[in-house]
Order: sequence, then structure tokens, then C-alpha cells
Amino acid sequence: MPPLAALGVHRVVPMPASVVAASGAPFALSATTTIVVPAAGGEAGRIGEALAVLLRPATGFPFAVTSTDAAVPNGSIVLRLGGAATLSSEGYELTISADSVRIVAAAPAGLFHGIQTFRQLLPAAIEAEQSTHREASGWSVPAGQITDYPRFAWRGAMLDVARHFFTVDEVKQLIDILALYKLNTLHLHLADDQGWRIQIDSWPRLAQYGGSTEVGGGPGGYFTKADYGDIVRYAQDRYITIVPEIDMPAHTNAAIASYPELGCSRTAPDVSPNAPGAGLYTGIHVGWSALCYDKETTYKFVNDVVGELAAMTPGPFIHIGGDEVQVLTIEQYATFIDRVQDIVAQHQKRMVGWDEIGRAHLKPTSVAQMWRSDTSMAAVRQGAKLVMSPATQAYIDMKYTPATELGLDWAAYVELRNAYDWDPVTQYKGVTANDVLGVEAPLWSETVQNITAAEYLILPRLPAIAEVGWSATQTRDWESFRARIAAHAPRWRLLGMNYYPSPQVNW
Ligand code: TNX
Repeated sequence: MPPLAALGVHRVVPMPASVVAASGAPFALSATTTIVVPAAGGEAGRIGEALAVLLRPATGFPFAVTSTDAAVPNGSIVLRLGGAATLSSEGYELTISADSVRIVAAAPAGLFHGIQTFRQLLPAAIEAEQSTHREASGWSVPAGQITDYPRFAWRGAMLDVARHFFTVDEVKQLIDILALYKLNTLHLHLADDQGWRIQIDSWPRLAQYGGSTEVGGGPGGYFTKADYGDIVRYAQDRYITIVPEIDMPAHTNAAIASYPELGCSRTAPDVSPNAPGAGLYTGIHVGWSALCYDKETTYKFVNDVVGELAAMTPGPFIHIGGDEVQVLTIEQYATFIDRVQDIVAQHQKRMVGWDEIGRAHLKPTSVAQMWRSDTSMAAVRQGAKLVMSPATQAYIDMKYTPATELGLDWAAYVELRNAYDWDPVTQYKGVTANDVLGVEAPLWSETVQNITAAEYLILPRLPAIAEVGWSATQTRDWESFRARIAAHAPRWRLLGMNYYPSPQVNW
């Protein structure tokens, strides 16, 4: 049986803007299918190669990649740039007939997203590593046309590599999930009380000492600059921007343990007997540590760290945290954030911070990440844009139900439907569409020790958030989503990904 009778009953997540089924025969992959890219090659050529790499293992077909602008023979998958300028820089048009598949986009990111849609229209078995179980349907894709583009510019996930460290390989596995669901931003929470995870040459003990443990007393770890560059390039190849975060002025115990002159007051609420070194912290309390807001050393430190981070980060944003400060007054806090904002600007980047930064004097180019809402409106009133991460919907470190072993529950239990059924613009009174840059699902890692555990919390909730960020309001529908996402579990299994089989879905 073919996987889909017609394009009208496709299983694509996130839901495309427009899907028009055609009555003609489907397109079928075969041993003679070629991938045609523009003569100029370039990024479209690289995307065509990536498509071939995706299709070869399961089918066993060669998928030659040809560079030409000439008319193409029947049986081709054609990638073209231009002609779809109205679709924005991430949009695409996918046209499928018995003779050919055409993906047209104004920019390479759109071609990349179009390929993810084509991939999801193929039977799940396309994800298999070997062609051992030939697809009975003949690898066919129903005829029709999809026109698609995102609702929001920032569609992200966050991984907390500070509470537990994750390897470069694990981060790449997460990036693969983001790419499949057309997410374009990966925010890395690189420093917190329990660990500093990025090499900084001017302050070497940050990573060497501050990175030497994690929650529970494990060995921790950190990314060298080469590791970080590797992650940045892997993400770039998938049209994903890395947003690095150094959380300050609170959540800074790992830095203060490495360089005690950075601290003003610091009393760890509980010191783990497992802590391998003086001043290091392996518990999970928050808010108690702080950089000294009135010492020049602090700003030299911030300038050095932001400078090195800006130099290794091609994306426009540096996230400076700014959350949960308990040991500074509001005035002291605002003084600190104002100066840090200037430092970030001096390094030609835009500052992002958790919504508490609304208490400072924000530039309109700064971005506040809404998580609790109380200070978000103060940021909006200053012209800053919001990235929406309401903890009750978008925090994918929350337990699904009281029975979930992993995760925390301080904000809510977040079952799949809670993660899906909300709107970034109407969620909070006073926010308008113009204020919202996009959405992000943070994965804090107090209870999450490796990527397998992370995947259990990520799938299926991150695809739900991806649809919140990509799909137009009028195309979104819970019943439709729960039917479509069910078809993704076989894909995840073939990709070796762990997931939570939510009882809200008929898997
Ligand atoms: C709150 S959200 C925090 C983090 C914790 C998280 C756990 C935010 C800006 N701060 O420090 O890891 O809750 O859910």
C-alpha cells in the first residue's frame, strides 16, 4: 500500500502554508533518478549533494547530481534558486508530478526546507541506514504542489550544556532534529553555576577548572574553540544559527570558582560532598551567585569573554542570560545589564537576555526571551522584540505528567497538547504580532544526562513547538497535528531517536 493516497493527506510537520493535491500519478524514485542543481553549483549544489546522501542508503539507488541550467529529462529532482521571491528567504515551492520533482526557492535556506518536506512525503523507511527492507510502495510521493514559508523568523531550541555537559556529537544529533522540523536557531546555554563549557583564551581557568564538573558531581567537560567551530559549521550547513549564552550576573558560580576576584557575595546553598574542587557547585539551586556589579574587573572579564565569543560566532546574537538574580537590587542589576548591552554592541552583536532584562534600559535591537512574562512587557515598551518561551508551554524540560521520571515540574506538566495549543502572539495581553520575533523551546538539563534522555523530552514536543513557530494560525489544528505526528515515530525509530509515546497520539 502506498503510504499516502494523495498529497491532501500528507504527514508533514510543521504544516505547510498551502497544499494542493493533483490528480495525476505519483513521482517514484528509481535507479535512474537524478538530482539536478544549477550550473553555478554553489550552495544549491551542496544542498543537492546532501539530498543524494539522504536518499542513497535506504533506496540503494545512485542519485547522480548534475549541474545544469538546461531543461531536464523526465525522472529528475530539480533544485532551482530564484523565481519565488514572494516566499521570503526561507520559503519554497515544491511541485510533484509523475515526471519530476521541482523545488524552487528565493534563497538556499528555502531549498533546504523544501527538501525536508520532500523527505517527509517519502515513506518513513527512507530514513533506514541500509536498503535491506525495500519499500513496497516503490518510494513514491503523491502529485501536487506545496507553497510554504514560516510565520516567525526565530524558531529555536535551547540546550543547557552547563548543568550536564553534552558532546559535540550529541549536539549534532540535536541539530539533525532541528533541521528535520525547519527550526533555524540553536541557543546553547554555555555557562551556569555548575559548569563553564567554552574555551576562553584570556581566562583559561573558566573552562579548565570551571568546566570540570556538573550536576551530581560527574566529570563535566567543555568545548574547545575547534569544537565550537565544528558545531557552528554543522549548524550553518543546515541553515541553523547558533546563539551562545553566557549567563550573568547570576548563575556564575563556575566563573567565580575559577577566578574568585569576580565574586562579590557567594554562598552556595548546599555544597555537594562529591564536588571535586574548591568552590565548585554540583547542586541545582538557582539565583544565589553573582558577579560583582561595581568592580571594573567584572567588565574587563565580560568584555574579554563577549569579544572571544563574538569572534567565533557568525550569527548576530549574543545571549547574556540575566535571569534569576537574587543578590542585587533592581538598580544594581540595571546598571550591570546596561553596561553589558554596550559591550555586546561594541562587538557588533545584538544582546539577547531572559525577560528580566526589561528592568534595564534596552536598545530596540535587543531581544528579550519571555519565560515568565512579568518583565517581558517592560522590554516590549522599550521597543525590544520577544522570543516566546512560556515555561508552561515551551519548557521541554518539564515533565509530561507526574509519572514522567525525567524533568522538573515547577512550571507545569507539559503534555504534547499543552506544547502545541498556544499562540505566541495572543498568549499574553498587550503583546502584538510586531513584538514577536519567534519561539524557542528550552531544554534545561538538571535531570538530563545525555542525548538519549534529552530526546525523550524533545520528541514529540519540539516538533509541536516547531509548528507553533512555522505554521500560519489558520492552518494549525490539534487533531490534524496529532494525526500527522503519529507517522513520525517510525522515522524516529529508524533514526535511532528516543521519544515519549504520548497517550494523546495514536502511534
Ligand atoms: C529556570 S528559565 C531557569 C533555569 C533552570 C530552569 C529549570 C530561566 C531563565 N532560568 O536556571 O534551569 O528554570 O526549568
